[in-house]
Amino acid sequence: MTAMPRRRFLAAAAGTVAAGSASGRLLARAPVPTSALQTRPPLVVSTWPFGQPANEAALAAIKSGASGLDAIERGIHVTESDASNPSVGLSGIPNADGRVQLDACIMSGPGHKAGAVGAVEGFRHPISIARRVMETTRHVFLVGQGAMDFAAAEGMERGPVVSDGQKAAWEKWRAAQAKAKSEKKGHDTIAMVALLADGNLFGGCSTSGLGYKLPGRVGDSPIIGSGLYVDNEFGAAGATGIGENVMRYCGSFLVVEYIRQGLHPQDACLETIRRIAKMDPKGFDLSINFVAIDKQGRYGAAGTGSGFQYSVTCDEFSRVLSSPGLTAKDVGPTGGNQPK
Ligand code: SD4
Repeated sequence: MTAMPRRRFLAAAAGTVAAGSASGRLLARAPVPTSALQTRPPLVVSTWPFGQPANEAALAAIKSGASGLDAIERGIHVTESDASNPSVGLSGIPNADGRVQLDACIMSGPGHKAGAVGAVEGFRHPISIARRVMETTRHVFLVGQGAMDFAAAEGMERGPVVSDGQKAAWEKWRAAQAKAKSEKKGHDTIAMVALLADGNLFGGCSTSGLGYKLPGRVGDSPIIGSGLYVDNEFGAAGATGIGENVMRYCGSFLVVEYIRQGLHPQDACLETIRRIAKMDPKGFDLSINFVAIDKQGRYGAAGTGSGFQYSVTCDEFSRVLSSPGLTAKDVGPTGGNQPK
């Protein structure tokens, strides 16, 4: 964590009680009322408590004069480099073949630019490859071998295709496949959105995706409009959860569309989930969560289950908040992949 001066405070406005997490971070227990969810930019918001140090790195970059894209990239590098994170970067849970395939995307509000990569193996920072796609090619999305060839040609930093710890866990899982046909494995993603003091919006998203997914499977995270969307005129949103339940509905685009219609970002997240649940045969049993910000510095999040936590960082504070959920099913402070 950076040593920037800041006040850490919790959801005092909502009368919630602070709880100490295993990592020593303070977590709010209940959602904060929408009226309290606004601050002066610069503002960085991301998914999960592990987004907090990433936010802080992004804010430090902004304050040192870096661009919005640099801030997103440096922030997400923190999570991608965290060897204890089993959902983002090369420490992520591998696919069914025992290889970690990473997905990422980045968006710049100014110019409405985007870059993305899917199913990339053996590179440390998919967010940087996504940015390189955006800035140096005439394309938006490269996948698989093509994306890896591009990353190699660009000299992007390499790493192992799977960590030793994850390899051992995968071998155990594979052995168990003989007995049980399928096992649900957790997953989390960092989706980060930022509003700069000049009013410009940026976002990024990075994940190893669903644990033990089919090789070649790409989730919502690198798909513009699904795992991330930035509209420089109105707001930005990002998603975490089961990608199949987000990408069929262009989830993040829908959140930003509700912001455009005038909803507070938190209400936009809630309304998106309600709309998806109304259409989906599974109803609210979707395991999806969104974070969002708007041009006015309002921010919020929501999940299908209660207690989805997200990180909010600005000049005044850096904190982890609980979002409202639409069912009582508790997603927990650490989501799918983090050790409980
Ligand atoms: C995916 N949405 O690959 C990602 C995983 C995730 O919380 O965010 N899980 O489907």
